Amino acid sequence: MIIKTQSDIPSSEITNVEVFKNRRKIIKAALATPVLGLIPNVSKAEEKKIFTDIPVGPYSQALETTDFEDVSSYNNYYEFSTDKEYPKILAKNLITNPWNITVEGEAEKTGVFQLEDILKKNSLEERIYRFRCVEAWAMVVPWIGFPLAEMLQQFKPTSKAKFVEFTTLHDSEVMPGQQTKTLQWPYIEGLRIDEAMNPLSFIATGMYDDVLPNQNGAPLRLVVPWKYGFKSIKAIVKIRFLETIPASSWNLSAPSEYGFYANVNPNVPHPRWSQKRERMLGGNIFTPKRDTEIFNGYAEQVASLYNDMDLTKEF
Ligand SMILES: Nc1nc2c(c(=O)[nH]1)N[C@H]1C(S)=C(S)[C@@H](COP(=O)(O)O)O[C@H]1N2
Ligand SMILES: [Mo]
Repeated sequence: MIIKTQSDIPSSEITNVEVFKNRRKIIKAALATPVLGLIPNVSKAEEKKIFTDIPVGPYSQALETTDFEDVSSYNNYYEFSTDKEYPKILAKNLITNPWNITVEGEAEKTGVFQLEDILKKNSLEERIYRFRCVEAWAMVVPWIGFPLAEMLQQFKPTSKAKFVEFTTLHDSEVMPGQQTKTLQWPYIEGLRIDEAMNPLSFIATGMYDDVLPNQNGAPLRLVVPWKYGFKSIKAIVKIRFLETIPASSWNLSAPSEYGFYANVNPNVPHPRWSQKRERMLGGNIFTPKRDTEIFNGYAEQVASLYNDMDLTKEF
């Protein structure tokens, strides 16, 4: 179920760039801290209101934007640590510029590309999309970035490209978690090509009107808002177009617990816990949980991708 509070916004709309640029100026001005002042001229509550007001299509309008502080200090990033508080500290050592991306497989344009050049071609970095994401915790984040499809199309995938695989940086000097065997390194994830080309599949290069914090996946991470969080792979260094289904880290690690599709589905429990209810990040143990929605509330946009599938088997 999609909650629409702005019925005048068509479901296909993604923020009009001009409207957005104006808003961005307003946000920038509103968030600017006086040079010598110690107190920013907007309060936390005002800041939240500004980001909650961003008209980014019908998604997520009914839920409050999660505080930046929570989104950037409670992270899953096993390359650094399995502890949710440590990625913020340890990821400071990651150098994200310059950044190369290797493109391989079933595409006309393959090779090594500089992220900067990829982003220039899109000239779309200036858009904000406010998506709900869910995992063990749920959050609503004003991401900055662009639809994954617009990046993938640059490489002209061939008709044989049925899947796309993503790989995270593998550098155990910088990523101490890679010296442990919690997962097989590097972290890999994948999407079916029609999922990847769906406009909700998104590459984030920033959030809350700023560059992406390292702990959230800088310089670029996937955001797949209708799937569980582990699909949203961070610090991507390789994209591979494939004819057959790729492996994925959590599926390799615990195949009976984590499937390839990982669509948010309250009717399919994780073998060790129910997935019917969720708690918004930033709350505490007294914050009431809310019902998890099928496809995380994006059924209208994505349910048709799975018409012929038994989602209890292909979870
Ligand atoms: N490379 C990499 N990407 C990753 C992870 C990881 O450990 N390594 N964790 C995943 C999981 S399990 C979740 S819930 C989200 C968390 O994203 P966040 O820290 O921005 O909230 O990142 C996903 N992407
Ligand atoms: Mo996760």
